[in-house]
Order: sequence, then C-alpha cells, then structure tokens
Amino acid sequence: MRIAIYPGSFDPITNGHLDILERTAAIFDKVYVVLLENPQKKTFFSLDERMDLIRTSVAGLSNVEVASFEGLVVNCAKHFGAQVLIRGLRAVTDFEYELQMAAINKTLDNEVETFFLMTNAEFSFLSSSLVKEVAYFGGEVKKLVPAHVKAALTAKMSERRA
Ligand code: COD
Repeated sequence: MRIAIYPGSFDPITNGHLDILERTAAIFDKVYVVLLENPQKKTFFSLDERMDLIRTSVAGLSNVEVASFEGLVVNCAKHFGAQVLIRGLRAVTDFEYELQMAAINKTLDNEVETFFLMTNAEFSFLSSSLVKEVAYFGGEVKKLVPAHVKAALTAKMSERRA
C-alpha cells in the first residue's frame, strides 16, 4: 500500500494546499494530512479549528485522513506507516528551505522520501499568511480558500475585533 503524509501548519488550509492534496490523493492509496503541532508557534486558528476546516475541505476524498502529530516529521511518517512525505513548491524562494528540510529529514531517516509537487500556476502566489492579511483588511478571499474557510476567517476576525 502506497501511503503518503502531507504535513503542514494549514493555518488555514487554502486552495493551494487543496490542489496539492487532490493530486496526491490521485496517486497514493492513502494520504494523511497532518498538522504538525509546535507549542512554540502561535497560530491564528486552534489545532481543533484547523483540523475541522481540513476535514470539511477533504470530505469528498475517500482516501484522505486528517490527523495531528507532535514531533519530528520523519517520526510522523513512521507513525502513519508512510514511505513518502509530500511538499508543495511555489517558487524559487521555497526551494532553498525545502532542500534543507529534505536533506535533514533524509539524514534523520533514510527510508522516508520527500516528493515535491509544483504548485498549479494559479496558486503560485498563495499562502495562508497572505490569506489572513487580505481577510484582516477586509479583502475578498473567495478565490483563495473554500467557502467554509472564508466564513471561519470572517467569524474569527470579528471575534478578535470585538
Ligand atoms: N501551492 C502549493 N503548495 C503550497 C501552497 C500553494 N499555494 N501553499 C502552501 N503549500 C505547501 C507548502 O509548500 C508546504 O509543502 C505545505 O503546503 C504546507 O504548508 P504550510 O505553510 O501550511 O506548512 P509549513 O510549511 O509551515 O509546515 C512546516 C512543517 C510543520 C511541516 C515543518 O515545520 C516541520 O516539518 N516541522 C516538524 C519538525 C521537523 O521535523 N523539522 C525538520 C527537521 S529539523
């Protein structure tokens, strides 16, 4: 069975993440989208909120499961029985960091391979940070995230302003 993990912060999940996920799900038998918990990193959405947003987004993908993990990404791969770790590449700026990550992960566990999927050109500019910034200043995010994520962003922004 070909199993992959797609790790990330997903704060929140965007159409760029989803594109990578759909393409991965078409290749692998099973895909775990894993929220890597980092207690030192402050996120906009809580872990449970981010997991719920992903679950709704992938409801139509029967071989995709949403999970969380605390620790090294290579240990996460082992935990889920995955041979492959999926990463999305947007631009040259992603490349240096991703190369470094892939190299350290290979050093930590030689059995886990990193596979890179190039972003779909229409999402090449897209990041969770950018989406939050646009939403914060009242910009339209409907082309950037699924409708339920847009609703969650709007609700959270007004909650924070109150
Ligand atoms: N198009 C295509 N791909 C995209 C897009 C887009 N528009 N936006 C994001 N992506 C890709 C990213 O390149 C990434 O591959 C993935 O989607 C997730 O992105 P993010 O931003 O949600 O998550 P990251 O990149 O911040 O996640 C980083 C990890 C949590 C995976 C990383 O910090 C990690 O592995 N932490 C565990 C500790 C560890 O093992 N470190 C390595 C050894 S020191």
